[in-house]
Formats: sequence, C-alpha cells, structure tokens
Amino acid sequence: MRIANVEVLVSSPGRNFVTLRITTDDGVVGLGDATLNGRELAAAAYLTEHVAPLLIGRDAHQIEDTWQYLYRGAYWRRGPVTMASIAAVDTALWDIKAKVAGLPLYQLLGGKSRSGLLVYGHASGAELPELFDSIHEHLDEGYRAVRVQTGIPGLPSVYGVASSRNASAGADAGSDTRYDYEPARRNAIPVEETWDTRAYLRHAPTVFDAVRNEFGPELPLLHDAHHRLTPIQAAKLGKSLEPYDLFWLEDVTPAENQDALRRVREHTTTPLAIGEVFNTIWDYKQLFEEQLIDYVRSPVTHAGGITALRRIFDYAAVYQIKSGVHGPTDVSPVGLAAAIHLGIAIPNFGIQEYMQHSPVTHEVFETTYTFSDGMLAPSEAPGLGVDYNDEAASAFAYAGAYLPVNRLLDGSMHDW
Ligand code: CS2
Ligand code: MG
Repeated sequence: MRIANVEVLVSSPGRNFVTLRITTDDGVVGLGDATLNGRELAAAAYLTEHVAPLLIGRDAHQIEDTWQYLYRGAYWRRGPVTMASIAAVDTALWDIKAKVAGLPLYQLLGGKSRSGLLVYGHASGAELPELFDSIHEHLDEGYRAVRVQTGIPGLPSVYGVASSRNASAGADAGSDTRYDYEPARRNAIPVEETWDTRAYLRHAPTVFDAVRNEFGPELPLLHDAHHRLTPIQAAKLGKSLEPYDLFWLEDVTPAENQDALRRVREHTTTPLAIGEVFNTIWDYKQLFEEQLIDYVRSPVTHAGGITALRRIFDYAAVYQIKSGVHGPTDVSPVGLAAAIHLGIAIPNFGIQEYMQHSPVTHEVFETTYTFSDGMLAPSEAPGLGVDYNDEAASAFAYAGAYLPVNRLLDGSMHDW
C-alpha cells in the first residue's frame, strides 16, 4: 500500500487549523493535526515543501520507519514546527493502518484499559461570582473536574479568563461566543497584556479558599500558572495552595531549565504538570528520572505523534508519572481524537483536557468521539473516527491570529 497523495489543508472554522490528509494508492485516507497556534503557516510550509514530496511512493504501513526517516533525516531535529509536522504524518498513517484493519485505532494500541477518559474543562471568571457560575455550568454539563482561572485585582486581563461574560460552557452551545477563551486574536500584531506576579501570588490562595468553601473538598481542581513564575515563586505558590488539595498545578515555571523543578519539588507536595510546549522525549528526561513532575502535558499534535507520545508515556510509567494531555481548542478535533485513542489504551492515563471545540469547528471536522458523564470515549468507527469536510472548510479561509504577549508592570517582556 503506497502513499499516493499528501494534502496540507489550512482552514479557519472558529480558529486556524492545519490538517494533513494522506491518501494511499488504494484510496484509504488518513488525517493528522499539525496546528501550531500563531505559527500555523510555518507548519503548513514545512509539510508542503519538505515532507509531502518525500512521502509519495513510501509504504504507508511503515509508520516507525517513516517517523525515523522524518526525524533523523531532517538533520535539524526537534522543535515545535518539525515535531508538529512529524506528528501529523504519524497520526495519519496510524489512521490509515487502523482503517485497513477495520478497527478503531485504540485496538492497535493494545485495546481499552478503561471505559472512558476523565476530562477537565476551563472554568473561569473575572471575579468569584462569575467563576462560581462557570464552575456550576461545567458541573451541569457533566464535568467531574475543572480548571480554575480568575482575574487578578489591578490587572485588566489575565490568561485563561474570557474577555466576555458569556464565554463559558453554559453559553448557548449554538453560538461561538462561548469560545471567547480562544486567546489567539485575529490581529496584525499580538495583543500586549500586563502581569504582576506579587498580586497573583497574593490572590491565588484566596480564590481556591473561596472555591473550596463553595464547592467542598472533593471536586478535582486544576490551575495553570502558564510559565509565569520563577522557581522560588512557583514553590511559594505550590505551598500556599496545599490546603486546597489541587489535582495539579500546571506550568508553574518555564521548564527548559529542568533543574528549576527541583526547587519547586523541595517545597511543596502540590502535584505538578508540565509539557504542553515540549516536543520530544528529551524534554522530559530529567523531569522523569528525578520524579520532578506528576503529569505529562504533551498532546499528540506537539510531541511527534502517537508513536512518539506512546514512548513518552511508557517512559513516564516507569516513574509512576501519568498522562495529562493538552486539549485546548487549538489542538484540532483530529489531534484530540488521536489523544483519546491513545489515552484509552495506555496504563498510566491521568486526565484529558477538554475545552470543547465550537460548533463551527465541527462543521469541518466531523467527529465520532463522545462526551458523557464527564468522560470522553472513542467510537468504534475504524481509524480515528474523524472526517474532514472540504466543502465546509472552503468557507473558512485562514486569517493570521497571534497569542498575546505579556509584559511586567515596568514594561519588561515576560512569559504569557
Ligand atoms: C493552555 C492552553 O489549555 C492550556 O493549558 O496552556 O490553552 C494554551 O494557552 C494554548 O494552547 C496556547 O495556544
Ligand atoms: Mg496550559
């Protein structure tokens, strides 16, 4: 079975996506996700110019060899663009192999290890009343775990807090305003936001104290510090949140310096999740071997595909570290479906982020996975169980959109 055609599909149903479609000489189609929020055209160009021509004529069944060919053959290895591109090829080839076998993809990964995937949603509010409403809306939708993000007194806008009141799970599902969380804004240049770490560190414990008083001790609560703290500030935050028994504290400090997590670990037992911006197993080596984190955040889309992410999870399992796959709206339904098939099979599943794509996104990506009773589950359709609707996609042309940038009060650039 040879690869006969490779298409790079860029569309923007609700937000920009980069989808790879591989078709074999006997007409079997596989999909992959290469969406890189704010750098979509870089991934599209890498695939179009430097990957697609090399795939034509290759045996579509050789998934591992193709992965190694694209990783080692690039010479300039690793990085978000390369690994998202390899991820898309890898996922599409797994989709094809499963379709040829007539099986849902998870069956090729060892079959089900659980009935469904516990997920968490994004509860947020500028202030507590709005946050409480958002948490209630998520609970009403069936979520059994929620990520909590709020505004910070004195700061006009903050990561993870929607810019409009009705951007919440409970808003009219038919509308797209519920996806106002989407931080990538269609502007010629990124929006600039302001950050004050001391105000944040003073405010965060008061938010979780209020949430625990309102919702009780059981509800799994997650929080994303979004790379904004120094190691000792991260240690302080983790320690200050211990009374509120978080499920995890995410991206507490930029983890290029893996040593930094030693400082945090020395001071707090709050579970740590890292890795949505990582793209290879090497980014985790020290974090695993020194057991500096508890959850792996990489999604299939950013970490080189199913082949690579399965390796990362198996490595993590040696240290009792679990998966916590990234699932915002900028991982496409193709990338999410791949994560669901992998997550239902691996032994060390932890939790799956499920922000929910907008209805307009699903006009293009026709999915078969299900969300009920707080759990995601793959369908029994062969392969990933996702189809790409070209006609619908043609109505949604790409439009440049950038994530915000962040500056401290004195104007210094900071992590967003
Ligand atoms: C966030 C992401 O969901 C999360 O954990 O960190 O929404 C992140 O801000 C976006 O994926 C960036 O494109
Ligand atoms: Mg995050």
